[in-house]
Amino acid sequence: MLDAFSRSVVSADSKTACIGGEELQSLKNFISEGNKRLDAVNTIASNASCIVSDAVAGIVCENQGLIQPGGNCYPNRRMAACLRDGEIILRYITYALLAGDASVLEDRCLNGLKETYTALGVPLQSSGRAVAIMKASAIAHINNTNTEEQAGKRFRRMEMKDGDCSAISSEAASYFDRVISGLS
Ligand SMILES: CCC1=C(C)/C(=C/C2=NC(=C\c3[nH]c(/C=C4\NC(=O)[C@H](C)[C@H]4CC)c(C)c3CCC(=O)O)/C(CCC(=O)O)=C2C)NC1=O
Repeated sequence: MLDAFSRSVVSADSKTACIGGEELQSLKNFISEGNKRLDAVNTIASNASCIVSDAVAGIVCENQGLIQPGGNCYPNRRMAACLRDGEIILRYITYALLAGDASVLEDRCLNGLKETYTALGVPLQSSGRAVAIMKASAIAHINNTNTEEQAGKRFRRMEMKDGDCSAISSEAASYFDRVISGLS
């Protein structure tokens, strides 16, 4: 598993080059924008169970067959496994976001997941949809644009300094997209 720093080392070493120019500039940026990254990780991690349960409720709402006999969230054992998987996936996404690198997500979570789901009959499309809902919710949390209308009684806004979060939120979005494409 790599992070933004070790990724630069590996890439420089593969060219037997010193670390310089563009790579250093991008690491400087990684450091100077680092508090946004930590805030983004914190807001997702602090709201993880809400983000996950909302996404699973969402796929069930859209497809009631999931909780009827024969559906993959039936019986409760499978619903519990589904919620647990949502938590696992979101956790690895926060690790990738913290590290600034997708390798931890790829190697420890996505590697073989599609094959496992196919073997168990876990529906890939619904799984991808759940991740897409988690993405929408997580990005709203990062940008602090979540509203009471969307969240109802569970509405919660984190204390964060206002600023331009476009780069960190699109990086976060890219990790969710990796999961979605890894499952399709
Ligand atoms: C390291 C990371 C890691 C991942 C990612 C992981 C996933 C994972 N999910 C599993 C099952 C499962 N996953 C789901 C998930 C769902 N069903 C649905 O209908 C929804 C679409 C979806 C939730 C969004 C379900 C229902 C099962 C149980 C399937 C069964 O036993 O029939 C299993 C089989 C073993 C078990 O039941 O515990 C694994 C290995 N395990 C890991 O250790």
